[in-house]
Amino acid sequence: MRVRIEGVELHHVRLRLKEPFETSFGVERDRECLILRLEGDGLQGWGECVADAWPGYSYETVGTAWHVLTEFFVPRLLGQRFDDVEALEALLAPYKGHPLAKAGLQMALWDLLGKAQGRPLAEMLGGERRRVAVGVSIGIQPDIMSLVETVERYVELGYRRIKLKIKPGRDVEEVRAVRHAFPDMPLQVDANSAYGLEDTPVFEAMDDLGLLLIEQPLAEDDLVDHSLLQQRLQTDLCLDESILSARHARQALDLGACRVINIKPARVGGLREARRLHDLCRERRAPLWCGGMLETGIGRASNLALASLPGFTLPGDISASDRYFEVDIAEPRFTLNDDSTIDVPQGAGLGVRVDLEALKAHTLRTWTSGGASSRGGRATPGWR
Ligand code: OSB
Ligand code: MG
Repeated sequence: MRVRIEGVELHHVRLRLKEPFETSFGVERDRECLILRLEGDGLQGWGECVADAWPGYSYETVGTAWHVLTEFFVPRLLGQRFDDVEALEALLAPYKGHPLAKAGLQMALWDLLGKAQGRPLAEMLGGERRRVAVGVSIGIQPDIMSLVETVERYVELGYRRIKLKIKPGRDVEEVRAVRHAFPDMPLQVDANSAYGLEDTPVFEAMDDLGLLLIEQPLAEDDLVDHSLLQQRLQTDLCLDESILSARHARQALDLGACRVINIKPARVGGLREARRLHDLCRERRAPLWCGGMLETGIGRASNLALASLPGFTLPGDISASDRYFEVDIAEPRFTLNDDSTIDVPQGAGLGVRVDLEALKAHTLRTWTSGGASSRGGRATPGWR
């Protein structure tokens, strides 16, 4: 079934996080992102572009995504008919880079096509599970005592896998303290590329703590040094930032740069490429899990659908909505089940309803193209 894209809307939103989230690249107090709405054949498709306010995790920001979407991607897309997302991938292929912007647009098309076909996203992707195993990613805390207390709080809430953010000087001692307090807890760490090969002793010191994995210790553009580090460790390395496509994943596994992969659909340019990466990992029996980018309910629904595929063998960074925000812009909110899982949405497309009032209340600026509300691109002036 073909859908013609008649209108596109961008919303630059900002949601206050319940607690600041500190990583090796900085502290986030608010989550900023772009919410996209596609209109066609009387239906709406929603997407989330997870680029942040500043280039800490990725070079992309809400500003660069806004730029490439409004100047290049949306004009290319308007008026076109789609019956699958491969056609959108092909349309955007000539444009280099900007995977987060492309992925946001693709998510909205999946939602729109799912609604047109009356099929849930999980089913369209080949998902098999109705609930997925999840954990929680805990930011760097002011000191070791508050870190152990924070972990305790999440364990009491029912999370059965803990990820700790680390950075140079805030690593071995904190991880040891948490391991000591929770001897049997599935535990892993994420360095967000803050170390160099000269820091090998830091990771050797963590090697006997029974960690599930060490995520992205070294530079994102350095598969070679990751493979040298992996040779020195028993603990599995897992790559996040380094893996920008299914091809990268194959090369990283071949090189021994990692043994586990964290897939974020946005980082590889969308759910379609994420599916290819999933198929590769499954074929190779490489452990795979779904990462997170502090998504709103829209992106969270997308991650849950993806993580319902059979190749996801480790718990994802997909926590309950109330772990992140007081308010969300989509309903229903996602809650944690007793067995540290979250239910996969079963409605058509993403299976969530956007709360237009909440969206409006958190929108800093909007842009509309096509549709009934304007002719051509129009940005609302200024910031609110
Ligand atoms: O590296 O996995 C990461 C959040 C923002 C940017 C990068 C990362 C993260 C997380 C949080 O670890 C995962 C989540 O709960 O959404
Ligand atoms: Mg990571």
